[in-house]
Amino acid sequence: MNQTESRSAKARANGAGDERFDVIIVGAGFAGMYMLHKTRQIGLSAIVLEKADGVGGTWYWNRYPGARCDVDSIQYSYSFDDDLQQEWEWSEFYATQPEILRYANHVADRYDLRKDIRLNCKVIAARFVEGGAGEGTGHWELEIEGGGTVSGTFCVMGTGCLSTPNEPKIEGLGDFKGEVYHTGHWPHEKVNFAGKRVGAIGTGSSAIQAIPEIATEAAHLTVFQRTPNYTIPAQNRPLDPKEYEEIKARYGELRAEAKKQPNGLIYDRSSRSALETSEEERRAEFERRWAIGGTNFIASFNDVMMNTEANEMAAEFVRGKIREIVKDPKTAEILTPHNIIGCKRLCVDTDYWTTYNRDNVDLVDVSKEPVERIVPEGVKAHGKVFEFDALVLATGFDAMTGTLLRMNIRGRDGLPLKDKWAEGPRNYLGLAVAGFPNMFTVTGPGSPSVLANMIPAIEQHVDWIADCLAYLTEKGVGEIEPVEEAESEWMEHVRVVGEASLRSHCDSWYVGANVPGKPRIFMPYIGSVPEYARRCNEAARKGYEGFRLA
Ligand code: NA7
Repeated sequence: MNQTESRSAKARANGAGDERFDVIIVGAGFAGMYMLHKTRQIGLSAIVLEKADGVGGTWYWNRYPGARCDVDSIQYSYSFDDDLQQEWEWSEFYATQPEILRYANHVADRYDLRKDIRLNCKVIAARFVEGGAGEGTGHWELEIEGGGTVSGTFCVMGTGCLSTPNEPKIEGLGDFKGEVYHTGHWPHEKVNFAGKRVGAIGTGSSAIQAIPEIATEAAHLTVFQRTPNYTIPAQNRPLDPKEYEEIKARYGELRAEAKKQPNGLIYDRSSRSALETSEEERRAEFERRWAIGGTNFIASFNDVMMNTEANEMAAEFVRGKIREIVKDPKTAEILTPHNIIGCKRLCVDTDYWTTYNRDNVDLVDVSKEPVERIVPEGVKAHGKVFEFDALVLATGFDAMTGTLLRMNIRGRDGLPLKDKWAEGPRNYLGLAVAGFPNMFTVTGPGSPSVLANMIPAIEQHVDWIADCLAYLTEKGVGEIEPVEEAESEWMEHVRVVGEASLRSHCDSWYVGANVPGKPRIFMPYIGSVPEYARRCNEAARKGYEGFRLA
């Protein structure tokens, strides 16, 4: 009997839950799938519970027109198996949602993951059960919607950072007679906007991708904008076969290089200061970046995200572009942001600004007077009713904590996670929470997560968790839990580095400002990917320093 069999058999003998595994993984996105692959490699039994009827996580749900990754496909992909990255062919520089979803499905098949993934299986509660006399250490019991429980010694939350749509608190939403769609929960079948009057609420990344596509199809599109946003053209293109071949020849080298970068991405990162560069040269550099496209724009100078004056220079360049592209000066003025560029996540678009030159597109500024309510015919704002056949809510997500807090997670002594996180998320290394033994969060708050390249960030977390599980198994340790002191020190460090960045100083989903009543805390860790990895590795090397092992 191997270690896996012995653990599971022992657990079954204790009669805990309907089914028992070494590891329960919640979510079959890129985190959950890789976690399953790794648990198999270390010889542990595992099951993935997924509420959707397919794999892919965020790329399963976000099927709105124009949905596309804003990180280039070469980098936004798994790196753990060179054969996989050599055989897979991305067709464009920035991959579309359907292509990324095909990739996720390819991974599920290639590593034979499906047999251990349970689809249509929504976790509605998770509780830590203290160890009884027979077992000694505790375990997790997860309750499934529709009945049944699944138990596991360890529980890994691969539930994603942007997985719970933010339904806007606008009165009367249920009264609307027409179709209502949320970008984060889009139907599987094609939505037909042809000949329809469409209203769109929101101008974040999702809206900025969807608006140009909807505008070309709908009879008329009205966009309700609360806060104008900065977006840089993607300048997307098919991948040149020769260029792709060269990348594949040195893929390993590129991945290693990416790990050394502050955000885990190979960027064209300038070492020059905007403040110390002449106006002419500065403009030339901004133009060059604009022509290349993408979020790389923010790396035009090394002080754009650190110094308000340098930031203003980059922001003013983009404002100038808006005034140049958008023909109606009044519309251009409404579209022009005046806050810090890159404070909210910088958007990447295709034909966003030019869309406002179309005759069938209108913009309504709801910054000073919010949408009053939704009525059966459409949207009431500025004292009048805008009539629509369909409404698109591009209102984002209850990011980073929303999904975990809705799962009714209870730790030691029945402590609800929502009580523990009442003042904002608290954890150690973004990986584990004191009072919630044997539970790990992949790309949780307090880790680089959304500020890094997500798939490699997931790999770093999963590798760390898998190594940890292998270590615990080898040492016969049944429980691991951060100590409060380590957690407090980590949270303080996350706060201090967050404060130093301009990014924590505006209203965005990074600080929970988009969800009324959410505690304001800069959730991701901005202290750089290599520094973060160093700290994680150091804790592991020192026998999981900062954790209590039992
Ligand atoms: P975002 O970036 O959170 O954008 C949501 C948008 O919806 C944003 O413009 C909000 O305005 C707007 N919003 C939200 N509630 C309302 C109400 N009640 N009235 C009017 N407007 C509202 O979400 P996305 O889905 O676009 O992007 C999320 C991430 O996914 C993105 O950063 C990428 O990482 C991928 P606000 O700015 O709050 O005033």
